[in-house]
Amino acid sequence: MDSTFSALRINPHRLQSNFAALSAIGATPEGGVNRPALNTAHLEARQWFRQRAMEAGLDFRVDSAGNHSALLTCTDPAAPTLLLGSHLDSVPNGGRFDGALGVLAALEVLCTVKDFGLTLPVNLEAIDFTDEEGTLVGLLGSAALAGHLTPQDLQSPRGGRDALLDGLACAGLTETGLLAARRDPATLAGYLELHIEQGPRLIQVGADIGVVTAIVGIASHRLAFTGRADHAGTTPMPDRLDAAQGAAAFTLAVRQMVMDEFPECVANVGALHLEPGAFNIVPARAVLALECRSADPSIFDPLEAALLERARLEAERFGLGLEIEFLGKHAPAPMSALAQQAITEAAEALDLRHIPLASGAGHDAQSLAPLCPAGMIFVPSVGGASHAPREFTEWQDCINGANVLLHAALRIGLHIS
Ligand code: HGY
Ligand code: MN
Ligand code: MN
Repeated sequence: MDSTFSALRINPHRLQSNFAALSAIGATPEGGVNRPALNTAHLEARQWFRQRAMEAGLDFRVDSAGNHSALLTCTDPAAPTLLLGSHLDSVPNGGRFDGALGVLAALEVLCTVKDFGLTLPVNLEAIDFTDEEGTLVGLLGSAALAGHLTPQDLQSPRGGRDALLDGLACAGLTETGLLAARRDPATLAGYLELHIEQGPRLIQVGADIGVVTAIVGIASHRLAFTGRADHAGTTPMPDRLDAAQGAAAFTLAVRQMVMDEFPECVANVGALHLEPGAFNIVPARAVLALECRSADPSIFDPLEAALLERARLEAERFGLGLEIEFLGKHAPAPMSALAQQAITEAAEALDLRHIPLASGAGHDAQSLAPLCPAGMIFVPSVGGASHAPREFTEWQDCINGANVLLHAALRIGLHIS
């Protein structure tokens, strides 16, 4: 790599003070953040991002999907854009690092390149994608930018249509705008995302950097087991059509089935709600949120089908009805070889231990993968914890990740190696 750049590093103090300031927005008493997509704290975080970018002398724009971007444009008006970013929204009561580290590292790369007076043959764009976490839809802003968001995706999203419409209204966005946010792939030189691993593997093997090889596919369904409300005191046990029994049996079966038959996959019953929900009424309905994930396209559909078939069997076993609502599906995505090579070379140039690994979490990079060379950089999660206030990454690992992002971006942007 050209020696001019090999000594270049991000400004750790600026990154750390930005991280501290952002972590205070939507902060929770347990040390995490609560910034579900388009809630007040999330919109405040986006406003903060805009402010910091402007103070840094960068251009700023918001597209019709609400994706917020800081821009460092090069002199060539026909130059493509290298996207760097992640998401500022969080899961409810989540951690400070998920998404936020990637957006701030991207901003830091643009500031570093600007400070150094580097002229690149590409524009650099630090982007914060709307609703990555699926509080409303999931990968919403990146799917919109990639042009594969459909009107159907917005009809019965996993966060509910009313919540989606309310969120859009709060943010001044519209469905029409979402569906019109497509970016011409010819204008994109690539996409790189720094993210915490959200799992234990990097720490287990003592690696500093994960070079992501592929991202899991995620399918979401809402299942309702339907029985009959009865008096919980007078109805003989054998006569009950107890919706909770079917839901509970299915929930236990999900874990065992996946571990026995789909050991490379995962599935989760993330919510279970009984109706009417009183001590003395046999539950008439049990509504549960089901998610399943696979990095392998050839077993993703069989996994989904096997889970839904098992739900039907358990409903039948307890004399219950079953309603299945499909809430969305994101395909598994391989990461680009070019991006993986740039990240690997950058880690080696920085003398950082690195391993290739697949992502068990979904990410905006899977929306971009079909459009342009997309890659992800993982840094270690202490205890593998994420989507919880105890989520934590050592600060040196954050700095390492941001420097790998910088040097991978230079490699892709300058086609250097
Ligand atoms: O749910 C996920 O896998 C990601 O954190 N959005
Ligand atoms: Mn994330
Ligand atoms: Mn997440």
